[in-house]
Amino acid sequence: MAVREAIPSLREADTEQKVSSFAKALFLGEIHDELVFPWPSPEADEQARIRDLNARLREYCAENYDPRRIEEERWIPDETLRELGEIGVMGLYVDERHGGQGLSQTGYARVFETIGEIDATLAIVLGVHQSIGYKGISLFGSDEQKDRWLPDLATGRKFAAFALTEPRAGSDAYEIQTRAVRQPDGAWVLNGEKRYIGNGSRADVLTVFARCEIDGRDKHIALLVEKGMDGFEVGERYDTMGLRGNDLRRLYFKDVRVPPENVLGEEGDGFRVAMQILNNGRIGLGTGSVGATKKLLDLTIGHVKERQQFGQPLADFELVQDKVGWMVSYLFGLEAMTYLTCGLVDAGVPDYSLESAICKVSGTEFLWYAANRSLQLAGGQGYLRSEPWEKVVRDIRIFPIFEGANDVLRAFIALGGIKPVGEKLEGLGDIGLSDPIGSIGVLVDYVADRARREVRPDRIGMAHEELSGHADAVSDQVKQLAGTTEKLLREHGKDVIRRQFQQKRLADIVADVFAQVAVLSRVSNIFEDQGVEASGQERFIADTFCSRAASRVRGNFDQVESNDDDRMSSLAKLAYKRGEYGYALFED
Ligand code: MYA
Repeated sequence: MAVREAIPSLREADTEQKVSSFAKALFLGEIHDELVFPWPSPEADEQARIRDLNARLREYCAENYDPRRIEEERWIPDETLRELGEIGVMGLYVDERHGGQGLSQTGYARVFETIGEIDATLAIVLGVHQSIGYKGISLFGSDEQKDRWLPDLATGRKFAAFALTEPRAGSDAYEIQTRAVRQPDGAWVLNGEKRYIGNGSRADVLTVFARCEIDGRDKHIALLVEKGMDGFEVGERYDTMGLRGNDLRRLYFKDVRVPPENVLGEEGDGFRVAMQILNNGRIGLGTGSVGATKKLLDLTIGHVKERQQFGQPLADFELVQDKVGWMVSYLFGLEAMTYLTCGLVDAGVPDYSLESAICKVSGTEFLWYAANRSLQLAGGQGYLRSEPWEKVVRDIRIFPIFEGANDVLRAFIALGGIKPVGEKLEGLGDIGLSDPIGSIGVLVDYVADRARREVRPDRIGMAHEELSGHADAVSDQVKQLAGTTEKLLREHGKDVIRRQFQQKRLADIVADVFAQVAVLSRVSNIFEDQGVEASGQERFIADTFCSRAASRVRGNFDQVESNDDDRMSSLAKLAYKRGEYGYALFED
């Protein structure tokens, strides 16, 4: 498939860049710490610009942005959007030549964190616009397309949207039915229907994905559809639980003629375009979750210190400390992992698809549990509509669902890591993956490679020596990950693709490994910067995070070996057969 051509496999990586994907290499037992140490940080000049943008954004929104009013009116006032555009937050990563701020991925994420702190609806409206709406123009657009659209989009004079999802293709995005047919003059005629499209009626330009035929083969194409094109109709608006200011619509395309200059990227390359845009978008949900959790944590700290019960502040109760301590330590880890991923993008590492999916899954689930615990600590007050918690909980419930449902992304993470291991096994000959004995001859090189690793397994060598205990533990986890991946491949062969219980464990393991590496890189940098003695708090958080993550990893490895997966499947199948729960304690 085309994606493989554009995102080099591990073996195809060029010589300068030793490896194309940090996370995929972990499944092979390889730790490329040169990609993740030292801790990446934007230049001082960019940091100053980020601070300035954040300050102006906060100041403006404190005066002019009312999340509840926007929820009631169901859209952000056009004047507010115009003024936000003037501040510069509509074109964060767009180069200055095209009217943007020219920020790196890290800079973009830092500002988006602030947007996430202010309001999830604001984050989604601006996120749909630039994180996915016109990201494709920036990544894959021709010079002409960039000149034509970016100046207006980057300043908020025009709005963008991203149209992939359809009634019959949500998670299974490859199976979209919208069809584009090439005309003799090179234009494309588009027919089909999209649903759940944010900024749906507001967008001036939409990146729309469709199937098409190229040289007799069924492919995908990305087209830039403009408001007002004949046959393009905006349908009804969805009524949603949260993010009620988001203009979520159905879209219809009836014989819409799209001129050849509106084809985005190569004809036939549409699926790769969509996935690459989403790889960027998913990081935004990870860093946005960091911002939203920071706000919740601040609210929680304020509340538990102030509220007294049983003659003492809530803050002094152990089970309150349990929740706050957990939020602090995991937030530190999530922040490290999401910004390390931004650093990989900024360093030009070609394949960050697994890392971005990990950030999305880890960030959105952490935010969900953190919001739930924060609301719990707020007690009855947390349930009131006059308080911020209930809106946050409604707004963020969609995060684990959109931009790739978390279960689907877990499968994607695991299979994305398993694949290079399978290729390595297969690449040495015609190996039946589940038949190692029959293939023993062709396995010799691979076994020798493994044996070399046993003598000199990959270790994290670039972490600060004060963190060597954790670095060694993570290195052992990586070795075990490679062994377990290979074992699962041998056991299940190609059927591993259906073994979702095990995929989930591998995905959670690699996420925890990646997060620990990120924490080690972050804290090594702090030690270098301000000295070990002066960094006691960060060291304490790192110890806590890494110990907890290591324990989760151990639990998952144990469950790979010993689990009740079959029982769960049997129970589910039985329930489907009965058609209901049916074990009534009392007769109706
Ligand atoms: S937008 C809609 C979101 N929709 C999705 O995310 C769809 C989910 N589905 C998928 O991602 C794919 O269909 C999956 C592929 C992963 C299931 N990078 O055979 P395959 C390659 C690079 O596995 P499938 C929305 O929700 C793959 O390697 N390559 O395909 C709005 C293979 O290539 P090759 C990738 O079984 C939200 C080929 O494609 C990737 O069909 C608004 C086929 O793969 C990838 N990622 O399943 C949010 N994936 O054949 C606003 C696949 O060469 C956010 N491939 O090996 C704003 C942020 C604000 C934050 C706020 C916070 C407060």
